[in-house]
Parts: sequence; structure tokens; C-alpha cells
Amino acid sequence: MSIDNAIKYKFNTGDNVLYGTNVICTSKKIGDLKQVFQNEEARSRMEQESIVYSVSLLQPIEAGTLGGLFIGTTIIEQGQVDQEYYMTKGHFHKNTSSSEFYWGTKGTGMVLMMKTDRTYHIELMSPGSIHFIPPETAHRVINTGNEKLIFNACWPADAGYDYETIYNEGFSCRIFNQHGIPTIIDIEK
Ligand code: M6P
Ligand code: ZN
Repeated sequence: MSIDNAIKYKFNTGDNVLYGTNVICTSKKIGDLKQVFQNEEARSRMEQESIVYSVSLLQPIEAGTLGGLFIGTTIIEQGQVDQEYYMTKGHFHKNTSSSEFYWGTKGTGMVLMMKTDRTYHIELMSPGSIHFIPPETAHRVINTGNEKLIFNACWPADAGYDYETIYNEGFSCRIFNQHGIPTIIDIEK
């Protein structure tokens, strides 16, 4: 019997961001988010190097492994493209039967979940809120607050990503800042 004293991975006390050996950090900048926001012209005129969100990802097992799990922290900066709040790209899982948990740790926002028939529902995210994303459901997080939004996620290692469907068809609603109020606008396909 042996006790491993060294903590391999942990959530940083303070900002709650995941860190440790093998934690991969990636970021999405304005320049990476073509066609994500409604006003593409406004996005193209913004500082392209400006970060919209960053993901710290721990993959303790190879991607695609049945029964494996991944965990990650996402930080969405506060900001807007025109009137639309900063948000993640959003995706369906390639393995359509995969589900996922999101939970908020800092800031406030919305979790948008959309079924394949394009019906959607929204859950409010705040520190401590837990969101279950069922199979066959696209998911995106929108930072509607007045600070960074930080949340964690845990999902199956064989979930994979289908970004293409959202890139081609978009979500069926968008969230805009209208006179300081987060406003949900339905979008026709
Ligand atoms: C969460 C998880 C990740 C995802 C990230 C950003 O941390 O769902 O798998 O990559 O959010 O979301 P997206 O990939 O849709 O931009
Ligand atoms: Zn996912």
C-alpha cells in the first residue's frame, strides 16, 4: 500500500481553474470565431488577437476511450460582438449518446441546450449551479454577467465534437444585451 502525497491535478483555490501536469490550455480569440456571432462584419473589425474564452483541459486517458472521462475549466471573458455577449462556439457530441455536466464557479451566464429538432431551453449559470446536458443536445455557454464567467465541465472521453452542424445551421436563439438586459431572440434557420 502506498499513499501518493503529490496532488496531480487540482482546481486552483481562488479562481477555481484546473491546473496540473498534462493540463492543456487553449484559447479562442476573436479571429478564431468566424461566423459564430450574428454580426460577422462587427467581429471582423475587432482586435483579432483579443481572447474571448480559454479552456484548461485534462485528458487523463486517450481521446476515444470507452468509459474514460475528461474534465475542463472554461473562462469566458466579459465582452460583446456588437450587442451579442461573448460565448462558446457550442457543439453536439460526435457520439450522439454522450451526455455532459457543466457547473458554474464564478460569474453569471446562461447554458443554452438545443435538441436536434432545434427546440431549446436555457438554464441560468451561477457559482454552484449544476447543468446536465443530455444526449443529442447541442450546448453553448453565454457570459451575460458583468465579469468573467468560469465553469467546469466533465464529459466522456469518447464523446468527440460535432462543430459542423452548429457552424452550418447555428443555434435556434441568440442572447443580446438590449439596454443592459440579457434578451433571448429566436432565430429562423
Ligand atoms: C467545456 C467542454 C469542452 C469545450 C469547452 C468550450 O469545457 O464542453 O469540451 O471544448 O466547454 O466549448 P466549445 O468547444 O463549444 O467552444
Ligand atoms: Zn460537450
